[in-house]
Amino acid sequence: VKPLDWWEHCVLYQIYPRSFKDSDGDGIGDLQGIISELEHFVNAGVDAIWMSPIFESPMVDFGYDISNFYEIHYEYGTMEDFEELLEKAHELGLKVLLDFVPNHASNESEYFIKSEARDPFYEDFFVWADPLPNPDNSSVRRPPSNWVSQFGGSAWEWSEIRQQYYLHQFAIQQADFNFRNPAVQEEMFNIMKFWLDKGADGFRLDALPYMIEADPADHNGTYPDDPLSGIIHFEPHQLGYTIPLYTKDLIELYDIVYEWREYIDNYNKKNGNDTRVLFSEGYANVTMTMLYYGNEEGAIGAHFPFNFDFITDLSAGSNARDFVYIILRWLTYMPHGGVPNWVFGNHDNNRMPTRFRHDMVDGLNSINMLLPGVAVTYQGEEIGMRDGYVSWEDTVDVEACNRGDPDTYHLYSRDPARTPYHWDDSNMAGFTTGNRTWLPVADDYKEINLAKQMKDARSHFKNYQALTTLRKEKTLSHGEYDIRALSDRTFYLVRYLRTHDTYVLLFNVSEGPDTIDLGRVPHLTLTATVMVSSIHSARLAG
Ligand code: TEU
Repeated sequence: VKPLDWWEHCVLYQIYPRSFKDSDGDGIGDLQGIISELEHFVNAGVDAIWMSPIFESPMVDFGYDISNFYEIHYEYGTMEDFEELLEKAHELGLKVLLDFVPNHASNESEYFIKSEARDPFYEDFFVWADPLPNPDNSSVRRPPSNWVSQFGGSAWEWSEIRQQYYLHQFAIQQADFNFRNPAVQEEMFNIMKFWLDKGADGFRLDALPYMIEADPADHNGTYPDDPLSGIIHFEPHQLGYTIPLYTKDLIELYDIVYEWREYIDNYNKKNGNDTRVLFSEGYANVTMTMLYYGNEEGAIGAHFPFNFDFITDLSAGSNARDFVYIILRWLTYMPHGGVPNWVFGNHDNNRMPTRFRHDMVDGLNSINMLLPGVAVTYQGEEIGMRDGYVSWEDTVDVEACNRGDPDTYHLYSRDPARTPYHWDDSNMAGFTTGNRTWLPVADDYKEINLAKQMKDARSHFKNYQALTTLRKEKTLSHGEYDIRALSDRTFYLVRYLRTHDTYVLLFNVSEGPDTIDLGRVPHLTLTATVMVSSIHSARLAG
């Protein structure tokens, strides 16, 4: 069996730094908080952590609006704290990945301020355009195209200073970089190099589908309107009004990713130590997603693109056949030799037990850990944390504030998945020593918290630990797989490897019991033992 590189079968854990652990009582998580809990990852069996952005930011989009790509945000700590975090994590054998946000910068960044002022070097750093001529000669200013922002409203914002529009596919305060400018590309390499030299083990690459937009040079010097979607009940400029043909998934963006991979590979060659990696983020159809791995001409891209199929294509309403289809789809379309990965939640989506059912936590963590490839955990999944309730008054997510009102904000808000981590049943769930938190602590923290689950004989956390331990078996890292539905309710996942033990996962995704014919499960014999089970009543019979 071929030896695997560290990232090919790792357990990768996403930290949302603002909500993980607060060390100084201001109600906001920070780097010293993370440092103080590094043992948690070792106990849980996690191999690598990636942190949502920790860089200097006005926090309009909680760190995804970066004002200085080379500095640590003051609420999170200092550069020394970051260096300490890296050193201590590495001592414990943990890899540390950063969030790299190439699509946009804060409108408070030096890049943007200089670009707005037409500083020659920075002038074309962002996507600037004149208003469209106004046919009725009225004073109404017309944006360059009908493009809409992911967070609602036009994707174009007028700059009084520059007397032009700039593009922002997310918040107004997140100006889209102009990737057709080689100087921007150059700066991206500078930023990557800076953090790699510090010792970061790689990057999660943010929002890649939006990196490149249609080139006016191909459209008579104008920005072409996106086609209307035909969904007429949407107001203009609301999400869903247009099909993002000219703003998302453009073919040219992949070449940028392939260049980054080349850069990282060269960096790895020169530095000779452990492999630094790129994991790309983007919601797209399966064809566009697989192109992040590489293309048929042999270009190589991200080490893997995050697989969001469990988030976008499965829910509490999915049956066993749906699960099998969605799992096999990734494994089938993935380029030969690719490393698969499985994601059940993140800071942008409702938490896994809320989106599925509360009683599915152990089953979903099992499928995550027993499938081939990388298991990704969003902070809290190891203890089955559910969405927290966040009132309209407490809502801070820019997407919810822009697009929602007191009646509709919950449809958009990402806050419920971002409430503070439940360490124990003490005040504020042990997240902070202070008396307020940036988002309210979910009120179920006395029932669902890490300290309790470490004590209880059976718990989500104990199950999680058993799985991360089991995962180290050769069959699970190197073995073949076989997945099939046995009924509408139950499917099996078998992992086998010649001369090694076979592992069988039986997963009933329904709310009710199921009786299945174990004779139909390949490799399963009556001498099998139950290693991990989310229920007491599972029986091998007959
Ligand atoms: O999200 C990128 C993304 O693809 C969006 O569709 C996002 O999932 C959606 O707006 C959620 O409602 C990334 C980050 O994960 C997200 O937190 C940031 O807000 C966004 O990029 C902009 O940087």
